[in-house]
Amino acid sequence: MATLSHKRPQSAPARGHRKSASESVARMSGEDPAKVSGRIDEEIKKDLSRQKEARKREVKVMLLGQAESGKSTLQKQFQLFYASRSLDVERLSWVPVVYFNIIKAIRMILAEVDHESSLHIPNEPLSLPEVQQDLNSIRIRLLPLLALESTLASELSGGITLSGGRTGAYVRSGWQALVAPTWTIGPDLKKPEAPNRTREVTTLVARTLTFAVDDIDTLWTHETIRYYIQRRTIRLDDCAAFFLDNIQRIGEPEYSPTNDDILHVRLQTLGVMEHSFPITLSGRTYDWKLYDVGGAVRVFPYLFTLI
Ligand SMILES: Nc1nc2c(ncn2[C@@H]2O[C@H](COP(=O)(O)OP(=O)(O)O)[C@@H](O)[C@H]2O)c(=O)[nH]1
Ligand SMILES: [Mg+2]
Repeated sequence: MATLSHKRPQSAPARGHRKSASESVARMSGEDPAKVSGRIDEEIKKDLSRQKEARKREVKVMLLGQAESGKSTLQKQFQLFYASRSLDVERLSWVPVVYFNIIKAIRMILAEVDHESSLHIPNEPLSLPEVQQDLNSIRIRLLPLLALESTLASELSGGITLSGGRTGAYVRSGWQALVAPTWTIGPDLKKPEAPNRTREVTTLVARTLTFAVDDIDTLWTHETIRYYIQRRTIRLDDCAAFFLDNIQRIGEPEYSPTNDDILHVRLQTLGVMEHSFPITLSGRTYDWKLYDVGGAVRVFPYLFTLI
């Protein structure tokens, strides 16, 4: 992590330019050109002093570390602790990401079920035809939800596709504005009024999820799935288990992510994410800028020149 220095102030306009500008203003207003020039000088000085003051109150922190080292979690905890209001503002934009995490977890469980079934290991639960049949019938009922995974990933990623056959949702800085461009940012948080594609996809997933909640719960609590999770044949990260444990609450039509949900969300980031929020410490407000440098190791030298 590094605290960063201030940028050099913008230089004042060249004297010749200012002179001709003040002369034009004076000509139009009929004022004394010297007075106009003096006033412009004064305004430039005030502007520079305002900029200097703003820079003094700006704190820039870069979060560095390898993938999965906790950068995004630290940023969210920081925001939750010092600027929870800004987390409220973006709360609804996390809805499609929570849905995405859930669908991905279900797909991974079913993929592991397929794999284990194909091994035909004697005396294992998945070698029994009735268990396979039972799980298959749950899978069929979950197909409409599973089919929405790639559409949701594509919406979150804003159409980004990565080479090397990698799949998933990868977001860039500003993704929340793309996901919910019409959400009001202010004390009266409102839901979007104008429709947008991501919003429509999210609504479709929400409806499909509401109908699938009981089947997800049946799958998640199924004794065969429990058996393979305990044996660590099925490996899921903490976030997947957390969301599946809470599926009844998340499947509610008016679901809004809690702080805990937002902290558990897993979302891969591309490039540098800038998070900016005002923080008041000892009665003084500072403009904190946190840079989450997920997957941008090659641009470190460039970043240091920027900040
Ligand atoms: N036990 C523990 N897990 C953490 C901590 N911080 C993050 N994690 C988990 O580590 C994983 C990766 O975290 P994330 O913040 O996404 O890492 P990033 O890739 O560096 O942004 C997630 O599953 C988090 O829940 C921590 O302080 N303690
Ligand atoms: Mg991250």
